[in-house]
Amino acid sequence: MIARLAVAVAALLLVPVVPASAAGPLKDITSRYVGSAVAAQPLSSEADYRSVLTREFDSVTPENEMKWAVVEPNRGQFNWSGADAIVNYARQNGKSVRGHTLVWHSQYPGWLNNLGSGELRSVVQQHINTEMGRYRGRIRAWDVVNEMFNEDGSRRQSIFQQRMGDSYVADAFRWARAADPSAKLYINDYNTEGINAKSNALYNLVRSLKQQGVPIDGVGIQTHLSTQYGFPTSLRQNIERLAALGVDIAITEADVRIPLPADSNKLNTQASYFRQIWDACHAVPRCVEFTTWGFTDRHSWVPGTFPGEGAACLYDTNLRPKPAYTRLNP
Ligand code: 9MR
Repeated sequence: MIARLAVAVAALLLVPVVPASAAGPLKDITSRYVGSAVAAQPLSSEADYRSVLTREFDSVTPENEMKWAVVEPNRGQFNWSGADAIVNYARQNGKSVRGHTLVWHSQYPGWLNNLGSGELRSVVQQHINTEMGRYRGRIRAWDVVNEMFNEDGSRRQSIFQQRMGDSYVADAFRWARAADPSAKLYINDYNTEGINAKSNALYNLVRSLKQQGVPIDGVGIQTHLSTQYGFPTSLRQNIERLAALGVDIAITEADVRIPLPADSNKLNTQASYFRQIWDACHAVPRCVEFTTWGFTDRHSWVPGTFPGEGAACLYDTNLRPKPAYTRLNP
């Protein structure tokens, strides 16, 4: 009766009633950073979203709020509201922040297309300075260069590659180091979980950057998986070989989508995928972070991008932990 009354009162006060694991929150059962992509909108308007995030995770990555198209849609006209909100949330709640992302072929503002190579080069440097400078000392790690490879391991012919040439990568890292010497600087990509043409190219590039003394500190492995393609069983081996180059590794965007509708078999397969990612990271001391790309199926990029697939996160739409969560934190 008292319990029922408490739930009713909590509901009236809009205090979220969300179950916690007996073992304690995810962030407390590991020495790795445990992160999630977050969006400023639900962070400010959904108490249950904010509460689960705050309880379970100790690192946040703005899902879109720090992307160039968002922060500088028109040249010289800045919008930091979403990024500021997340960084302030992090500061007030003792969370670490992963900055995402500075040089990326997607979600950059259209005005870049009008710039010639010399001007683009100085604008990219300025962008890195401005954004990293604004949050200097408050961002643990930055995804400096994102998704620069094609599946076959060749370089993506982005505007940066085409107009600035191969050296844009090394330049971006050097500018980033100067802009915030306290941040760990990462290269980040997807479909680079297992050993394949793309991850070989990534490995070779990082090795060569290190040999040249370019200031790169880490490799982000996004880890957007789907149960229909099988688990990339060489993930651990891949993390090991990258770590042997003298860089940190982060799982930066983990999610495991399933063909809808979900059922208990599929949710169990998903759980085993999440657990294998978690284990691969924990098997290598230099794998320092396990971050998921959103934590609830209520807010996930997956259904909009892969029609017929979804339910890719650790929590369902009502913020109830799914088998995947329980597999990580029994
Ligand atoms: O989750 C993000 C989604 O809301 C955006 O619409 C999309 C735009 O490209 O970017 C998504 O996040 C991507 C991330 O920034 C980079 N790696 C792949 C992620 C999923 O597409």
